[in-house]
Amino acid sequence: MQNNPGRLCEILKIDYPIIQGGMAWVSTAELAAAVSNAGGLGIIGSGNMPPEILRSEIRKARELTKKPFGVNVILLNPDVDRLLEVILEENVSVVTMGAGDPASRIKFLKQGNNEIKVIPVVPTGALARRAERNGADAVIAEGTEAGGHIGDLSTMVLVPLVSSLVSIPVIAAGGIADGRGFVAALALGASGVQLGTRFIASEECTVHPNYKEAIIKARDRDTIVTGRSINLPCRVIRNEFTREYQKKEKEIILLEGEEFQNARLELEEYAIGRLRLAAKEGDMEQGSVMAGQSAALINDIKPVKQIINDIMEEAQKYFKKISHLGEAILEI
Ligand code: TUI
Repeated sequence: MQNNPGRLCEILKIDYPIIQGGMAWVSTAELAAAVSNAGGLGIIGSGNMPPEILRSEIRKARELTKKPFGVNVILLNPDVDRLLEVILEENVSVVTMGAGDPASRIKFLKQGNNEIKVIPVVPTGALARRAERNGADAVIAEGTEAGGHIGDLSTMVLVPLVSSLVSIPVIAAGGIADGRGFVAALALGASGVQLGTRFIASEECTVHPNYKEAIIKARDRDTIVTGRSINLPCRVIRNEFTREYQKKEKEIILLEGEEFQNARLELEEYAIGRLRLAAKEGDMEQGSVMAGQSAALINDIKPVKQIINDIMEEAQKYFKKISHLGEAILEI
C-alpha cells in the first residue's frame, strides 16, 4: 500500500500522525491526555498497573481529555488477559501491544469490540505479516534504536521492509525525536511515527525530574543494551546498575543447562523494581533508566503541545528541503 498519514489519522481519529509510546511507569493518564489534547494519540502504559489501577487511570484520562487515547499492554505481563478485559469494559478505542506474539490477543479484543483498533509492535517482517493476517489495524515497526525492550533490526531497515510486506498502515518507531525523523519515517514508507523518549522530556510527563534531566544530558553513546545474554534485550542509559548487570552477564554466558537457568532467574530478579526506582524515586545510578538512542537528539523539556507543533513545523521545512534535493537528484 502507498503510505498515507491522512488515512492513519482517520482510522485513529487524530489530527497528527504522532503517537506517544505507552511506557510502563511513565505513560500515565496525565501524559496520554496531554498528547491527545495536542492532536496526537496518547497511550497509557499498563506495564506497571494491576487491572483495577488501569481502570482508574483510564477513567482519569477520560476526565482530562475528550479526544481518543489508547492503552499499551506488554504481552510478557502475566496479568495481560485481565488487563484486556478492563480495556474492553472501559471501551478504550485503541490498544498497542508489544513484547510477544499478538495473534490470539488481537482476536480476543476484536471479538469483544469490533470497533477497537489493535496495533501490535513488530520487530521483524515475519511478525508484521502474521499480525496483519490475524486482524491488526496497523503495526508499529520499532527499530533497535528504541528504548526499553527491543528487537535487533534498525528502523532504517525494518520500516521499509514492513511497509513492503503489509497493506495496513505502518507506524515507525525507534530513533525518532524531531521533524527530520518524522520526514525520514514517511520517506521509508511509514504513515506515522511513535515517540517515547521525546515525550519523557515533556513538562506534562510525571516521571521524576532526574529522569528528564538524564535524557537531556545523554550523549550519543550513553545508551547501551542489557539483557542480550538472557534474550531480553533492553536499551537503557548506562549507570552503576548497568555496569553491575553487565558484569553478571559476562559470567552467565559461560554457563549451560540448569546453571544457566538459575543464573538467568537471578539476573531477572536483580532487575526487578529498577524502572520504578528510576521513574518514581529518581535514582539515576541504581535505577533502570530506559531510553532510546534519540536521547542524544533531545536537549530540552518542552510542553507536549510544543513538541508536536515543532515536529510538524520542522517536517514542513524539511519537506521543502527535500524537494530541492529531488531536483538535484533528477539533474544527475
Ligand atoms: O515492549 C516494548 N518495550 C518495553 S516493554 C518494557 S517492560 C520490560 N522490561 C524488561 C524486559 C521485558 C519487558 C520495557 N520496554 N516495546 C515493544 C517491543 N516489542 N519491542 C520488541 C517487541 C517484540 C519482541 C518480540 C515484539 C514481539 C516479539 O515477538 C516474539 C515472538 O513471540 O514472536
